[in-house]
Amino acid sequence: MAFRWKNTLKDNDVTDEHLYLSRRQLMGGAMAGAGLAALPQGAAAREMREPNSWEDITQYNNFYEFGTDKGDPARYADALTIDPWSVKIDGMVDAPGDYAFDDIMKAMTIEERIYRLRCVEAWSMVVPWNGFELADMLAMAGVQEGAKYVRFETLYRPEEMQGQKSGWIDWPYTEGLRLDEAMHPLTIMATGIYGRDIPKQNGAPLRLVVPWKYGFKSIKSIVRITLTDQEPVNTWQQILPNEYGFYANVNPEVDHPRWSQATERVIGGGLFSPKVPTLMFNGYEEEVAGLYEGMDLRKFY
Ligand SMILES: Nc1nc2c(c(=O)[nH]1)N[C@H]1C(S)=C(S)[C@@H](COP(=O)(O)O)O[C@H]1N2
Ligand SMILES: [Mo]
Repeated sequence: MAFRWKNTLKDNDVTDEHLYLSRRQLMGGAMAGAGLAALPQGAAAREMREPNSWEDITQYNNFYEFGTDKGDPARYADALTIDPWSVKIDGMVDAPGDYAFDDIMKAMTIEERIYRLRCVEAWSMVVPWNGFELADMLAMAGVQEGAKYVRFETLYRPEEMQGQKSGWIDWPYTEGLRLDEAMHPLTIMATGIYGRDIPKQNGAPLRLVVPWKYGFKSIKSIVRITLTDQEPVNTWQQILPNEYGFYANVNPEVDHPRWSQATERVIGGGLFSPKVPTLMFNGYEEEVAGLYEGMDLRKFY
């Protein structure tokens, strides 16, 4: 690997909020780099901005299960019950079944990953997630030979997720990754933010985070993970196939049909949210470009 993970931030990069760790975020026992931060070296590290505030991260959200306004998730997600919670892992695995969230947490090593989050709508934040590598969770179930893709599903529970009462999305929200993308060490399941349990509006109790892809790939409140040999159709691809594809890699050179992807608005950057250049693969080019060697990124958008 050309990069390292358990890299320590300088003192002045670590806010007080990093020092607080909830019991559940410590449950894994071996808390790798507790109170420290993991950050890829190279381009991504050099370009790293300060993490956004807790308030920015938890008040400005996309989670259409609770409504389409950026404030709706924070307003309505309280209604969601997350205990008990389990994730069904099925398809091409050795040990299919329902995995209780608490058992997953006991088996996984929780670490902090400070990642950029770039929404396809051309805004961005920096989020200090806590979580574990998706590869470790998939290893628990044993991925079988022949599996090529991973399909993810969000909870469908319209009594608690009021946005699901509207029918313009074919619920549940669905996403997919190629198996090598899913196994990449940058790909995590987030269970916390700033050392606290992840808030419901951010996808409690566990959500995917794939930092080099547009935010819509980072599916929230996951209840099902299926290993398959068929490329999954994700929710946005299904709704607007000319605008959203399977890959959704952040790419400043491939514009959205209705807007430029060359720059992004920094959330929390002040009254006139400054625009900054968008980086290839959201700044993780060094780590992930190899996954797409020889592919036409305009065609596979
Ligand atoms: N289930 C589900 N997951 C979702 C979404 C959604 O509407 N439903 N929105 C996506 C989009 S568009 C973005 S940008 C991120 C936002 O994550 P955040 O609210 O934690 O910043 O979540 C993604 N995951
Ligand atoms: Mo997004």
